[in-house]
Amino acid sequence: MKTQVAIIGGGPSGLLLSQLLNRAGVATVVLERASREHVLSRIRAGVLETGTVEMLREAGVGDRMAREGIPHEGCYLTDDDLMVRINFKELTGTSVMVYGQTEVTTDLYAAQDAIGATILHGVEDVVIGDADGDAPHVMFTHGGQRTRLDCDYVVGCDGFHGVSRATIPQDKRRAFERVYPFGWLGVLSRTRPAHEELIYANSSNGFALASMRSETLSRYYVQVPLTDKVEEWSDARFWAVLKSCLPSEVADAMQTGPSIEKSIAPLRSFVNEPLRWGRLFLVGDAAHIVPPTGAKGLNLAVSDVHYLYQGLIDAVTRGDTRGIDAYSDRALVRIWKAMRFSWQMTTTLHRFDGEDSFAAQMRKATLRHLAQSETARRDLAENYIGLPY
Ligand code: FAS
Ligand code: PHB
Repeated sequence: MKTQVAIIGGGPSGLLLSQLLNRAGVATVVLERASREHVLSRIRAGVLETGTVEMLREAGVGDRMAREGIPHEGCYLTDDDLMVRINFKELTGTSVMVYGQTEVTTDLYAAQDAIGATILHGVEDVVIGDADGDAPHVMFTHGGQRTRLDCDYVVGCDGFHGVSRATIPQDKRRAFERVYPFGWLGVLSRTRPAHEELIYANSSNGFALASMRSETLSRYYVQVPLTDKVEEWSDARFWAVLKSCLPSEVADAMQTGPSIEKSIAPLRSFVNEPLRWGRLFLVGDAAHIVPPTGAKGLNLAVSDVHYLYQGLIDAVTRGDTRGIDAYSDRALVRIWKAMRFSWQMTTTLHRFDGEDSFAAQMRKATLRHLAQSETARRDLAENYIGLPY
């Protein structure tokens, strides 16, 4: 097999990159380990930055999002005493879009099918060869057949546990990491959302997030110890803990119901540098992981695609490599800013086991400062809606 750009991973970043390249006449092959059903069964991100909305429109997959997505002009941060609204519209002139990652991925698969893009599911034993040479290729097994895919470039969109990052020799890459001592237990339920806007709650009982997917589909999270197992959490226990973290006027009025999805995700901050090794590029979770507290994971994957795709088009169609040569440094500037915001939101809103009373006072003072300072609220809003590309 031969193509121009081999893309490993058929999640949102791989599909968006394939869609943008195909629309520019660049041939791609997407190699995805899981079935399409499995990829689409994952419940992940829920909030799209303005830049992500624009990138999806540029890729020609914005119609359903425009119809079914919910623009949000603000969100709330609360503690046991305060409920502070961050008014994105007033502070930044724009808003975010509540539209689940599952829907984004569904729309991208439909668009890729419509243009006849090559996506292979159930691919196994992917090995990237000669990435730092002049004959890059990918070996993989599909349908029991060991296959070689020759290409001009390889893009690793294969997430944190993929093979791309590990293909770069240890002495050619550097990792920066912070692992948090807690996770998020997430629940999806066919219930009316607890509030019309998202609520990030930092209470004496821990962190909780009240989010949504639609007016009839709610998405909630509570902070749990890393040692917890999802089977230890009945729905009743989940609702009780969630309500104990939310403002009482919200908790008392909220609708509960059976969970239709329940899972625990660990929290980590991680960056791999650089994002390139020869003709191999890293994009999205293959390159970095943020704690979901800042709603940045999916959005960072999209901005990586923004920084890379035009450079690939220029390199493949005109031999102009300036764009791909600049990719890693350019993308890392925005990645580190999002890393900082996500770390700050996580340390501000979560209780850490064994912390002293000073830490709790710092969290309290942060929320009071947000309540009193428009400048502080504008800083949070600018980061939340997404810093400029
Ligand atoms: P993805 O991980 O989505 O996709 C990688 C793809 O590569 C997968 O389909 C995988 O099957 C495939 N793959 C892996 N190894 C392969 C191999 N060797 N060969 C072929 N294919 C391979 N972000 C938010 O903004 N908000 C959230 O609330 C949020 N919640 C999350 C919860 C969980 C449990 C996780 C894991 C992530 C969450 N994220 C959240 C982050 C998430 O949305 C990611 O940022 C987003 O999926 C990144 O997209 P990709 O880079 O495409 O990686
Ligand atoms: C979600 O709706 O899944 C969601 C929203 C905002 C976050 C994290 C998750 O910061």
